[in-house]
Amino acid sequence: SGKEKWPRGEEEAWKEGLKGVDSDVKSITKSVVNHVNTSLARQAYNLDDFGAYQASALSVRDNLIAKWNETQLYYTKKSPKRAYYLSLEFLMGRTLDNALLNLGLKGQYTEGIKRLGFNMEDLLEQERDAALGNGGLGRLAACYLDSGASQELPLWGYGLRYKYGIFQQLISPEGAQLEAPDPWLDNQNPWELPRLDVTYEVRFYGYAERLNDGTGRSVWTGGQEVLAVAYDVMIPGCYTKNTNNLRLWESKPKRGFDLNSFNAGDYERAIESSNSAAAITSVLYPNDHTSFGKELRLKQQYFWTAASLADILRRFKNIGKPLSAFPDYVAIQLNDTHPTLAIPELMRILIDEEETPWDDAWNIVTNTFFYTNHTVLPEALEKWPVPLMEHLLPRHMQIIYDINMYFLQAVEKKFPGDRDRLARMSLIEEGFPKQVRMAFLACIGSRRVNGVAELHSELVRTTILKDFVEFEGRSKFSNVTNGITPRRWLDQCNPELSALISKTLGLQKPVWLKDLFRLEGLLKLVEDKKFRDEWAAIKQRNKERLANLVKTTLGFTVNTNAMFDVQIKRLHEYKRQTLNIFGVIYRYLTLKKMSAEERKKVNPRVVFFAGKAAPPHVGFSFSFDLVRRALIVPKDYIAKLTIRLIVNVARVINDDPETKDLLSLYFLPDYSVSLAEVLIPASDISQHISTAGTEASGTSNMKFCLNGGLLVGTVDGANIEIAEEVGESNVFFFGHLAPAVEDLRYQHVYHPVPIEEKCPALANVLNTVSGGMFGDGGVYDPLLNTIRQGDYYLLSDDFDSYIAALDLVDEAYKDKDEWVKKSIRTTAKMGKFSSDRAINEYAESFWNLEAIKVPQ
Ligand code: GPK
Repeated sequence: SGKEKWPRGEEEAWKEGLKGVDSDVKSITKSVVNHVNTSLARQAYNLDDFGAYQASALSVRDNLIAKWNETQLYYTKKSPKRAYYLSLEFLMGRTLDNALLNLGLKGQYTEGIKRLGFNMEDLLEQERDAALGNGGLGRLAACYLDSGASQELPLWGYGLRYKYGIFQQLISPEGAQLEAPDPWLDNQNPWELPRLDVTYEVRFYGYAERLNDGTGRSVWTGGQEVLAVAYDVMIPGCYTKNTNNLRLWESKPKRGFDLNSFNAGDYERAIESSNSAAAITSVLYPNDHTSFGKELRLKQQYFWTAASLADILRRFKNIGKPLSAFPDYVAIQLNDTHPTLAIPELMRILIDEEETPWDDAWNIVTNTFFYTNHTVLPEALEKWPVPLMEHLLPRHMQIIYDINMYFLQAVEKKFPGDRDRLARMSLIEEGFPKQVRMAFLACIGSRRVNGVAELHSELVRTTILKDFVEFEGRSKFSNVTNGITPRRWLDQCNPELSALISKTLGLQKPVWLKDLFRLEGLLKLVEDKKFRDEWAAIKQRNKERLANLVKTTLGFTVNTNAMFDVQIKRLHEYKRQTLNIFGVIYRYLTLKKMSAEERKKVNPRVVFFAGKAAPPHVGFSFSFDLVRRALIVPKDYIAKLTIRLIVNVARVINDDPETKDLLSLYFLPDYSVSLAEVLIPASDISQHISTAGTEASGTSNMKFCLNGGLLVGTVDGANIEIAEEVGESNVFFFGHLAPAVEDLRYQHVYHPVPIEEKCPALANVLNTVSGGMFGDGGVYDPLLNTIRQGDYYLLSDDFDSYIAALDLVDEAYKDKDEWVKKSIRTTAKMGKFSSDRAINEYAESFWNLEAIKVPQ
C-alpha cells in the first residue's frame, strides 16, 4: 500500500536504494570498506578479523535487506495465504557463510575480502552461533525456514529472542559438565533488525470475569502488562529473491517502571517489576524431552504466542476480509506443544474482543492450527498445573474448561457411558494438583496432527493419541518425515564434496541443491575408480580438518588413518550413549587380551562423542522416575554421569601405549551447529542407537548419510526410512524391534534374569567400571544400577547384537573400495531427506499454501 505513487521526489535515487550491493568484486570491497569506516567507525590500521567479519556481515546484510524489503512488499501486494511456524527454538548456527552461499556471492566476497588483506575462512570463524535451541527440534525449525524461503513459500517463523542461548558446556578434568551462560548478543548481532515500532502488550495474572450476557464473553483485567518488541531475522532462499522473515520477540516493561509502585514510594519493587518483564526472554530453557511446571516457562509460552497471534491478526486484518476467512489466509504450525496456548488465545481474541460466537470461533481455530508431535516419551509430554494456569492466565483457563466441556460432551455422545474413556481423554488430568494436558489440547484444536517419521507417526496413532484416533478418525493423523537442508548440510559444511558433485553431475550448483533427487545421478559413477578415489580423498581431507580442530582446541593428536566413528546428540538415557561407551570398553578389553600379532589385523578406530546434558534439577520432576523404576535418581544426573564416564575412559585408553593406535576416544566439549559442520563430513560411521520406538526421527542420521557416512543404528525413527532408500546392505542395523520393547520391559520387571546370565559380555564391562579401571567405580553406581535394575532402555537385550554390528563394520571397512561404493550409494539416495520435500508436504497437504515467486 502507498507504493503506487512515489512519496517523494528523486525517484531514481529511491530506486537505486532498493538494490543492495552490486555483485562485482569492486562494489563489494567498496561496500565493506564503507561499513568499516561508517558503521564501525574504524579504519584499515586498527581492523582485526572480528571487525572485518562485522563489516562483511553488514555488507551482506545490505543485500538481504534489499531482497527482504521487496519480498515483503510483494507478499503484501499479492496477499496470498501465509503460513507461520511457531517454535520456541530456532537453532540457527552461523549466518554469514549460509547467506553468501544462498545469495550466490561466496566467490565474489571471498575474493573481495582477500583483496582487502583478509582471509574469508578466518572471518567466518569469528561469528558466534545463534544457538536458540536445544537439539533436533530447534534445528529442524531452522532447516524448515531455509527450505521455506528456497521453495518461495510465504512462510514466517515466530520465536523468542533469548538474551542467552543454550548454555556453554565446559568439561572439567574430572569429566564433570559445567554450564556457563551464552551471552551471544554481547558483540552485537548484525543479522537482526530491531523493529521498535512493532510492539504489543501482553497481560498476565489479573481477573477474568464472565459477562454472563449469553455471549460467552469475559473481561480480563488487572495483573501485569508487558511489552513485546519485534526483532526480524532475514531468511534468504537459495538462489531466489525470496527472503523470508523470522520474527523474534523481546520482552520489556511496559513503562520504564511500574508507576503505581513508584508513586507509592516503593522504589525497590518498581525496579523488580521492570526486571521481571525483561526476565521473560532472558534465557532459553535447556530442557529437552522434559516438561516441568516452572512459571517463567509458562510465561514465555504465553508471551510469545500472544504477541505472535496479535501480529498475525493485524496482518490479516490489513487484507480487509471477514474473520471467517481467517483460515483461508493463515495456517499456523505448532512445533510441539510449546505454542499450544495459541489455541485458547485465539479463542479469547475471537470471543472477547471480536465478539464471535463460540462455535464460529472454534471453527476458525480448528481450521487454522496444525500440530507436530516430536516424541512419545511420557516425560516430555507437557502438562501445566491448573492452579498455576488459573493464576497466570485466568481467562485461558476458563476457555480450556469450556473447550473440555464441549469436547467431552461429544465423546460421551459417540461412546455413551464409557467413563474410563472420558477420564483418559479429558484435557484435565485428575490429581494433586490437576493438570492441563497440552498435547490433547493441541490435538483437538488442530486440523491435522503429525509425527516426524513413519514409525513415530504410527506410534502416535496407536499409543499417546489412540483414543483421539478412535474419536476423530484416522485421516486427521498423518506423517511428515523430517528433512534437512542440503544447503547447510552439504554445500556449506562440505564444499569439496559439493563441488565434486556439481562437476560430476554436470549441473550448476543450485540445481541439485534444490532438487536433491538428482543425487541419484551419482549411482552410475560407483564403478568409476577415479571418481571413487576423489570421493575417498575428500573424506580423508575432512578427517584431517577435524583432526586439526581437535589439535588446536584440545591439543590432542588424532590418528587420521583410523576409522572415524561419531555419536553427537543431546545426552539422554534413551539415546543410549551408554551402549556406545560400554562398547568402547568392551573393545578395549578385547584388544588388551590379544597378542601383538592379532592386534596387527585390527582396524584402528577413533570414537568421537559430543553433546550436552540437561543441567541437574532444571528438568527434574519427581513423578515419572519414581513411579517407573522406584529409583530416586534424577535422569539428568545419569546423563551427566555418562559424560564423566566417557571422559575417564578416554583418559585411560588414550594413554595406553599397547592399544592407543588402535582405539582412541574423544569427548568434544560444547557441541554446536558449527561443530557438527566439521564432525559430520569427517565421519566414516555414525551411531543412532536409541531403544526401538524412542527416537521419533533423528535428523543427524540424514546429515551423516548425505555426506557419505554410513549408519550403525537401531530399527528406529528415520533410520528405517534411510535404510529403505539406501538398501539394508548399506546400513548396520542391530537390536530388538519396536513391537518387542513393551514385552521385554515387562519381562525385566516380572521375570528378571541376572545380567551375568543374560549378557555376560555387558556384565563384565559393568564390573570393570565398578572395579575402578576408570577411576572410583562407586561414582558410577547410579548409572550402572539403571542397567542392573530394570534396564528400562534394554541395554542388556541389545548389547550382543550391537557388538556384532560393530564387528560387521570392521569387516566391511577392510575392503576400502567396497566401502567407498557404499558411501557413494548412500549419498546418492538421500533425495527424500531434503527439507524441501518435507516443507512442500506441509505446504501442500496441510496448509494449502502456494509458492509465490518474487519477480527478479
Ligand atoms: C523431540 F520431544 C522432543 C524434544 O523435546 N526435543 C527434540 O529435539 C527431537 N526432539 C526428536 O528427539 C528427534 O527424534 C527428532 O528428529 C527431532 O525432535 C525433530 O523432529
